[in-house]
Amino acid sequence: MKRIFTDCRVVTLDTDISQPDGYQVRENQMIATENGVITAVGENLPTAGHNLVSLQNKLVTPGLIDAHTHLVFAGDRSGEFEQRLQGVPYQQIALNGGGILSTVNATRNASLEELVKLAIPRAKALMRDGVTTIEIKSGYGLSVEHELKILRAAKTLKDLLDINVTTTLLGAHALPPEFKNDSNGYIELVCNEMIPAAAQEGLADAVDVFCEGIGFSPDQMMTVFEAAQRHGLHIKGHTEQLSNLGGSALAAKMGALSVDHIEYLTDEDVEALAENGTVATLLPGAFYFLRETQQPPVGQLRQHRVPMAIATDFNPGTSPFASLTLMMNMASTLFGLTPQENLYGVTRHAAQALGMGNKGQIAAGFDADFAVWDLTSPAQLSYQVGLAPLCARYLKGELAHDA
Ligand code: DI6
Ligand code: FE
Repeated sequence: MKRIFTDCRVVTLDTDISQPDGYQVRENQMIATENGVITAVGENLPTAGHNLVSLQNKLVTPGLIDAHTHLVFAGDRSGEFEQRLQGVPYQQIALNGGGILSTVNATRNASLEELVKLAIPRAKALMRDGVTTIEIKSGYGLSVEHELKILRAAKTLKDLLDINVTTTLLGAHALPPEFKNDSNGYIELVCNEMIPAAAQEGLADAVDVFCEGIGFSPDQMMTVFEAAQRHGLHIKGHTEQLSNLGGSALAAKMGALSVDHIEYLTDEDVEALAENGTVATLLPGAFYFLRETQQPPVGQLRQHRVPMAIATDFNPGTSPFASLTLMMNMASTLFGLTPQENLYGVTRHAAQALGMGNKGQIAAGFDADFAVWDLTSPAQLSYQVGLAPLCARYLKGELAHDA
């Protein structure tokens, strides 16, 4: 199937962020596609033999990519939110058996079907915000059976909805009650059973670890990453969110696609990211919701040309926000990112954070995943929130249904 989209005002993001061209609106463009892949972008493309679709001079960007979510879970943490407002810290709630473990209990008690049903409206909210690709982590099962159930639910979403899904096994998210006082025993289970089972069934594209005082040590993270790499899976880390343990630099040296949160990154850590081509994923929703004050070192990341991605981190404990454009606004207001950095952060750099070399740009050879907006400038995506400016999404050249 050959198709040409005509009357496009395109933001291609087809240059490195240091070059202005990729962020400039190009008027009167055509985008040619064949079998869902872009073959050419330009002003006057030959149209013979193509099916023509006018995008009516709307703004066209690559479909947005949410590179970090925990979308599949059961239960509710609004009570914990109330406790935090009364002054109980997030870490204290976790130590008292709440926090992540309260969601683990609810998620273990939910069936695969129930998990899918709960996740659908969350995914749809992201879709209405222009998202065409979403990463979904497990991490609220903490046993082989329940982690795989979450990953299966995530894969099911892809069959039910018009959205691309990539999955990440986050077995090492918290210590389950069965392994209290035996965290190395749990890491062995993750490495020897969970990762092999997920890899064998093709349920995970990557493996993640929560490297933190209330999570796992850098040594344990390394052990998990080695197991992931033996099974051919990508690695990425939740690192330097609440303190600095050196997890980000270690992950980068091991070839991690991204390190995420990273408020407590040091200068040397930033250098390690730069040297290893690791993406810095900023999660302003969690920063905002936990009322964090430690800023991620955006100036240093810029100076070392580390690509920055922005994601929702959608989860019930620290970022209950199903809007990627809200995160773009927060990345500017809280971290000082420019609207240009934000758009790169939810497209080209987000694709890099997921190892998806075929997404995140409007250029020949890339998948024809677009978001079409009733906007005049791409900066408006970061500027205004809640006005629902999305007109349509296209997935591999086909109009996506949102419902
Ligand atoms: N960091 C986070 O912000 C989420 N997970 C993580 O490792 C929080 C997960 C939760 O509180 O449920
Ligand atoms: Fe997260």
